[in-house]
Amino acid sequence: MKQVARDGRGDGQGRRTPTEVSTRMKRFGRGVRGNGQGRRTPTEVSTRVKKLLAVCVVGLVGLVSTGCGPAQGDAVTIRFHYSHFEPSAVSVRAGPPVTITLRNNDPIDHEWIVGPPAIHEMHRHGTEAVHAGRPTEVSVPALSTRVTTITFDDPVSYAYICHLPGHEEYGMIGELIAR
Ligand SMILES: [Cu+2]
Repeated sequence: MKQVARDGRGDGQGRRTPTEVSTRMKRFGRGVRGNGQGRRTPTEVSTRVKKLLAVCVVGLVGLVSTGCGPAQGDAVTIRFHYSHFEPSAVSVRAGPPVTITLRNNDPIDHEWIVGPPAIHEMHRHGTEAVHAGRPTEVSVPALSTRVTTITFDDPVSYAYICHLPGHEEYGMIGELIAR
């Protein structure tokens, strides 16, 4: 009886009339819509295309907000994989604190150092094996994750580089833009 109350159809005794049953079957059947020969009519195709377009638009909006290409926002994640940074470019806001998650997926240690050219030049010849206490200089052991929070007061464009021997030369370099 409930079912009848819900869809308001039926014979009033909870049974379905033969007509209704066939309608329901049609709804679930394959190729029922269209010209009855399993092909879709132009109208149906365009409806499907519209649906697909809607999905694409939603997808694009999602990409814009989560950042495809350069990561964006006040929280970004940079992965280390095969001695490269992924992504190799991130865009953040100047002003508010930015939380940066550094995820080392490699079985070897890396470091993430961000700053102006002078900082990188110093680290290229530096002897500090492990960095700690400076949010812009983070050692990330093999298969581990570190989180650092940095506030960029002004718009800047800084390189981030792993200065362990040979890593920069191998391509472990990226760019952070704060705007
Ligand atoms: Cu490295």
